[in-house]
Amino acid sequence: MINVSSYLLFGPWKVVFFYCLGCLFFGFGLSLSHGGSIAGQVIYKGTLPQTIEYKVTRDQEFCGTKRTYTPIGIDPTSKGVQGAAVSIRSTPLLKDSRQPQTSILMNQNCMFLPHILTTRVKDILEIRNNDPILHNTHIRRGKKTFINVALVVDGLPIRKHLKKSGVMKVECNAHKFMQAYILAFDHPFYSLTNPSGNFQISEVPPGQHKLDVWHEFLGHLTVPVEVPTKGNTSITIEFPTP
Ligand SMILES: [Cu+2]
Repeated sequence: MINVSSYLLFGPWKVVFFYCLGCLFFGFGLSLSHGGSIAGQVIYKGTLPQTIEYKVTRDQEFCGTKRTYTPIGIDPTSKGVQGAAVSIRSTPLLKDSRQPQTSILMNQNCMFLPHILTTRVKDILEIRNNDPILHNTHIRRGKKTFINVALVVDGLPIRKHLKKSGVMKVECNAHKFMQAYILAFDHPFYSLTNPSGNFQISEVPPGQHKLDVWHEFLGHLTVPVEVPTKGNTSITIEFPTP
């Protein structure tokens, strides 16, 4: 004989009820974390700046006597811009709980590698020297110095926490043709354009967002974008010609 009160407390209806409740919450969680993706291309059809030529005055035996610096890389067919950083403008919704990692900026063959380093706030920036000569890494946010260090031959890497989001310029005080940029974001929704100017940002929370585009020579643009719950949004962003 079934006791009615114990059936209500422990009966199979409860298993079914909580299973369905679990499904509801699980499904809801999935829809929050899996947004759509933004795929696109950054283009520029204007006149290109001349390649800058530097005469090397120091460490010529290793760096050579001449070095060039090209401020913009363009795909000749599609006019796609390489090395543009495309990111969703930060909102509290976009922050995540990723653990800090190490981002490496290398001094190699009298160059900074990578030329554009995209990284995350709270990550550790590690600066290394792979060359048999002395380099110096001077990183500034606007006019304010973030770090200014000499990198001796075979020296230990130098590590420093990135605490703020934004763009920083990297220079070597010993070799003025050495330049790079560091972009720190406080969320994971960013992408650097490839040699064809293409980028993709995945799993963006659905809704209306602002897309920030930065390029070292072309400057900064902001464009609106709507991200669907699932699937892709495709966008072409053109830097205006002066
Ligand atoms: Cu240097």
